[in-house]
Amino acid sequence: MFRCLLAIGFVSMLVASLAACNSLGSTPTSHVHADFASEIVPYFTERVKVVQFTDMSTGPVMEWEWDLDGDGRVDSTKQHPRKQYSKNGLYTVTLTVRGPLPEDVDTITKDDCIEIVGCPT
Ligand SMILES: [Ca+2]
Repeated sequence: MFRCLLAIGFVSMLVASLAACNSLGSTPTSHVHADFASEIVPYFTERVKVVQFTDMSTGPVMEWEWDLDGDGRVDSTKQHPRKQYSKNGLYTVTLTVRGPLPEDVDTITKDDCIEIVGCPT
């Protein structure tokens, strides 16, 4: 008689898989902080108002994304953009800044921070 004994070793592939995901428990901290200032600047015609935005973000900022009219679409990627407004109203402005690392991202939204009055429309 011949008996063949089969030994089965327990190998869990899950251990290796979970080890790769162990960073999910902690949220990396952004090294950049978004902030900005704005002011209406004189312009040669009263038909439009021009607003100068000044980036006041801190940290190693490399990219700027500005939504200057609150429609959710990026209007400028300059550090200090300038925008013409031709319609009266209140405008919400959002600035998102990014640094060199994936976690280096911060967004600031200022609701109704631009008030345009005096335009013909
Ligand atoms: Ca926009």
